[in-house]
Amino acid sequence: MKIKQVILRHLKLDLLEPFTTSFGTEYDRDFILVEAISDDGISGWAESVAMLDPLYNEETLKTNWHILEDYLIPIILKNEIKHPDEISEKYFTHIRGNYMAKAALEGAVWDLYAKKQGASLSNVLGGTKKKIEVGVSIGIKDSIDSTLDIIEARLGEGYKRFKLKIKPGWDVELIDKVRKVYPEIPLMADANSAYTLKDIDRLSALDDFNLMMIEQPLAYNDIIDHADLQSRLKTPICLDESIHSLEDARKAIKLGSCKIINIKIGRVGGLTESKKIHDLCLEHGIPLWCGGMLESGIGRAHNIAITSLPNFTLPGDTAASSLYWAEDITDPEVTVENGMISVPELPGIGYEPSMEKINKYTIHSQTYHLSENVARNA
Ligand code: OSB
Ligand code: MG
Repeated sequence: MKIKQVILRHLKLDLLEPFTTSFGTEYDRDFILVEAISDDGISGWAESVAMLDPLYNEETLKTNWHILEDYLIPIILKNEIKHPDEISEKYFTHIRGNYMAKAALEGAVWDLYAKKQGASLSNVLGGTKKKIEVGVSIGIKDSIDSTLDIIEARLGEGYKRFKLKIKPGWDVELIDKVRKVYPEIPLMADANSAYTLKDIDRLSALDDFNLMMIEQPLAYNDIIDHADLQSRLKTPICLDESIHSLEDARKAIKLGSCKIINIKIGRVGGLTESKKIHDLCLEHGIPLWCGGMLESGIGRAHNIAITSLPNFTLPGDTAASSLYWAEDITDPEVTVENGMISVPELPGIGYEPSMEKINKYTIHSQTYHLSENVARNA
């Protein structure tokens, strides 16, 4: 495969509702859309899940643009890529970190590769499921009653799992009240690193509510304290922020830092690394689910494809486009029926990027060709 051109676009979509986590409130979503075009004119698409500010992790839209422009795109334009696995295994190995930037370009090449094979992205990744189960991630609200209203609506729509964002002071009482109204629903909490081991009493109190898991209670870069905490809780800990690679997953499993892992393709540097973590977790009996980063339809399509692998046994965050955006940028948008998404069988990601909508939401774009690049690190 020869990539002759890469286009980066900075898009901005307004969220229908602000989304609040322990690290801040998002009102809109700025992201980079990556289009990789082959010498025979086929386009592969992906998005970077890096946010505008370095609050979830250290990457940002601007750091991603810099790493893509100055390092990753020149490598992809210069080399003949036989299989997308080579990107993380051979071409990007010397560039440290910057997982979301790497995943965005790798993902576009995966889509292109699948389209050239005439196969769905799910298929080329080794996906086996025709339908996936999905849940919702519910942000921190101004009252417990408004959280209950949202749960009621989403339950009615058939969503299979309810994840509530928590932080100190918006935790035990919230979960207690929700459990009183809904004693049986698949319920979990995501702290986005808002606690430390000093909060053991509060975290232990959450152990009494039959939660499916508590996601990332402790520091974003920790697996040691999480192991300590896991040994004191019966509720499974799920790691999100702490896992960036197969190696991180191996160490966390070895230490007993978690019993479940959330895979975000961007956070772990791409689809090839996601597959490897999938296989390791399958071997060790660690269930997986696919996390969300408030993606557009393009990122959602990638999430759907990876979730079709067999060890994604728990419902993920990939909810319908219509819960986030007045209009999404793919045709069709991602829709959910009774808490399930059908895995597309069309070639590639299976959701067509709408150029009309992409152009409408693009703030800035740049096209890269090999001839114009000083491929200094390629
Ligand atoms: O921790 O899973 C998280 C959104 C932004 C940053 C981090 C997280 C999230 C979500 C949103 O929970 C999930 C979604 O896309 O609906
Ligand atoms: Mg999370």
